[in-house]
Amino acid sequence: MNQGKESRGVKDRGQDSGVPAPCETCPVHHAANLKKLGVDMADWDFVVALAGNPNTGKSTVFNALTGLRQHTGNWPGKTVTRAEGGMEYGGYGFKLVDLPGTYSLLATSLDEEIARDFILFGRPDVTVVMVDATRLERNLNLVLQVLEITNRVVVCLNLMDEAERHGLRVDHRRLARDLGVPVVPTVARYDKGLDDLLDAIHDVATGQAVGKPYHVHYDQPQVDRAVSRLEQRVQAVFPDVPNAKWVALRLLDGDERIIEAVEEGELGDLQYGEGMRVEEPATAS
Ligand SMILES: Nc1nc2c(ncn2[C@@H]2O[C@H](COP(=O)(O)OP(=O)(O)OP(=O)(O)O)[C@@H](O)[C@H]2O)c(=O)[nH]1
Ligand SMILES: [Mg+2]
Repeated sequence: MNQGKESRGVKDRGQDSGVPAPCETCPVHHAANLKKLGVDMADWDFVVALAGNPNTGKSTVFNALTGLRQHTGNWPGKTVTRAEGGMEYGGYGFKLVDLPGTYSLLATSLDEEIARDFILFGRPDVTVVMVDATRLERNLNLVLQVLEITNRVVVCLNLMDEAERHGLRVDHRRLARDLGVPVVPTVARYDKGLDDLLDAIHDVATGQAVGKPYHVHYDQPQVDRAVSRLEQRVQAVFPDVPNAKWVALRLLDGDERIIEAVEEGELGDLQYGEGMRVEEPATAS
């Protein structure tokens, strides 16, 4: 999915592309390095997925970083297909993918399926999981599932203003230690914390920060053994599938869609985007 870095010339882009100089229009207060590229994405170095429960501020962050205008509003289920936009930060080009909200990688609805397929098979370089700081317990379910399949994760602890209003204090440093990946507190609606979010995305994308994600341990060692044996067999049959462990877990759980994909030999196709819904074009501002 990514292109060869040598051919990208990312650092040159923007000088003649009509992209406004940083800070002219940029509300991100630390954004001397940020260029919002809108839909102008001929080249990119890294793909960043914006995932999370519904109504956690994914599209708000997407709009702030790309300059686009994805629909936002205070009810869940606004984003129903995926949208793409670009930004340049720290000399690298990033393609951001705004996903529909999902509570779980065990998708139940069509829009959840779109998000799940992209997280699992779209090979994002970084997955930002947006978390509602006022509903941490419910939101951590998805975080833990994503940590099962990749260590290239940034947790964006959003709606910190709402948390404060409710008298909730979240120890984000402790959470980062416990989860083993960067956790960035933000108030996306007012562009607070987005500079730190950009840094975290940059560091994970470039390998300057390497996550050591917390993995759920199963009480019975037999389960761990079964998962690991099945994982090896999935890997042997589908060497290009990026997350054999997740596939193994789903097979053990009896997930019919995954069983069918394995039986039909179609599992490998998913990563190339077959079966993924076409994204809706994001609106330029
Ligand atoms: N108070 C507060 N509101 C926020 C914050 N971030 C986003 N919002 C608001 O929360 C609502 C939902 O934001 P969206 O960006 O549409 O959320 P989403 O995650 O894309 O939602 P879905 O696409 O439905 O999954 C909007 O009204 C935003 O203005 C924040 O940090 N604090
Ligand atoms: Mg949205």
